[in-house]
Amino acid sequence: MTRSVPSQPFSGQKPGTSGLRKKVKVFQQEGYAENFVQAVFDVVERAPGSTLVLGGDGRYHNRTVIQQAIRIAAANGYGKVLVGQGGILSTPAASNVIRKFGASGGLILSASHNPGGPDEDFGIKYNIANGGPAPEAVTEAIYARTQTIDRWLTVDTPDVDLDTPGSSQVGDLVVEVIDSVADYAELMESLFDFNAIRANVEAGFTMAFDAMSAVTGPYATEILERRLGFAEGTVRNGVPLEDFGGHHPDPNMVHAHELFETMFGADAPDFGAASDGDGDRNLIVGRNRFVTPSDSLAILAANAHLAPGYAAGLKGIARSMPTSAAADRVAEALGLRCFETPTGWKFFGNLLDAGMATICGEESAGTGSDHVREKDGLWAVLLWLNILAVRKISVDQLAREHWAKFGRNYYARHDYEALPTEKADVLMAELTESLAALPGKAFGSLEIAEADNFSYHDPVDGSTSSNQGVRVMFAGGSRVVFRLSGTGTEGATLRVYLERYEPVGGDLDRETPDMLADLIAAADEIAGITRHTGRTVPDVVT
Ligand code: G16
Repeated sequence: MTRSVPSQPFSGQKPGTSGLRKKVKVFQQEGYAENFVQAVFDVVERAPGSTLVLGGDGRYHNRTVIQQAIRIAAANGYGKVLVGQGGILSTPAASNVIRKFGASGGLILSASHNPGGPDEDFGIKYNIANGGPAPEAVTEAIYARTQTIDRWLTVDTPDVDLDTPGSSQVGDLVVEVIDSVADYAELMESLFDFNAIRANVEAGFTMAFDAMSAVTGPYATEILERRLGFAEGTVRNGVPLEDFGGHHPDPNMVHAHELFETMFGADAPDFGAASDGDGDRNLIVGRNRFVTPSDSLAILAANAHLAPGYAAGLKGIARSMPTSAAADRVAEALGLRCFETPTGWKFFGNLLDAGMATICGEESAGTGSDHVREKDGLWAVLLWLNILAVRKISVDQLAREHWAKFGRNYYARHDYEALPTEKADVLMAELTESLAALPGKAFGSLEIAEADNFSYHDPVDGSTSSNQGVRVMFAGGSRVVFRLSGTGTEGATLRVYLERYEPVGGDLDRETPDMLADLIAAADEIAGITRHTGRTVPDVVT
């Protein structure tokens, strides 16, 4: 059956870094989600009778859009839909299911770390057959299609039971409800030394994992408590809730502060970790030791060979541009190439597919490898557990040992949220115009060596992505980066990434805010943050 598009504007908003993200109320408008899903099906590559993977992070409105998508898939010639039980699939688990069952792609329903609930956020992203986020050419084509689409196709059938595993039929489409966790847990067992981790747990190693009432709960409970033997209660907030318990499921110092209090308190366990709304981000914190995502990438890359899945060594390392250069130093020591890509996991896809990189990471708490084509929160946790079990040292010791060998990249990100979009745009435009005049300028002991607006040339497909953020590089390896977020749903968010490099033999044991004070002052002067926005302090520091 064909439905025509209502006259009000619907999905004609450009998908950002991670698909389409809007308030639930926007998605609830008549025809809104349907038109976006139809636009996806109209443009993506798929043979007749293809398989589509479907699942989300369980947030409010998840089940509604799953039922809509099943009907639209049935009317658009898909042969099979694989849907996670209860509508649940973490982003990395969905990537795995797409790859494992040869699906032509998948719809992942999530607004990631953004809050959930009737007045909060919802999102839809499309992943292609390699299991990774749709590349820019595909998201641009989807966007273009949303501008001209005038109908969506659907079938008139009752809702599918999403809670009972097994197959049912919707028109000519087979809908298979699959165990959300089993395939993913099996993949993790194939990569990591579960026996070594279990032995370490038996010897007294303890941890706390905060699932933030989001999608990772069932995965973490199965893997950490049931398969690895961590005590019951190791996984906190382990039941996915539609509103994430009213919290912001972003695993950082601000939103996962309870975990921080545990890890910096008396009786802290040996290891602490958390994951976000859809399970692709991770937070790593040892007893009295926070590990920045940039350091985590570098430490994992330096030690990955200790896990069976990476015993043969790495093919290369990739990091997003604003991520610190800590990983570059590891790559150099290992004789590997290190790629610097724009923000967004999709930019790693070609490198992973081409076998040019094995491990990738982003400052925004994403780390992953070529085992799937998404960043993977629990994967990072398990690799840490594997390394600690083999090395038999604490997180703090491992971090200190790493800095002593490679030097330390002190790092912080300052976010200025919900800025009026015009003001943020003017700030970035003026900053970009001033770049040529910056080299040579000094701010206290800091002297600017180079400044540019980052462009990426994909070494695999030859494409160029320009305007990916302003980099201001200082002599000696320190740096400030400015870019506007691509994932916010309210106004604009300015992100300022601050990085100070201390070489081997330098000041390796200082507090990060002290070490970054000069850079913070320089950043404000260079970009005129206060002048343009009226803000004197960031909303969030991570
Ligand atoms: C998404 C992308 C990440 C990217 C992040 C950046 O994360 O998947 O690869 O690093 O956005 O966000 P922003 O543009 O706001 O800095 P997620 O976890 O939201 O899907």
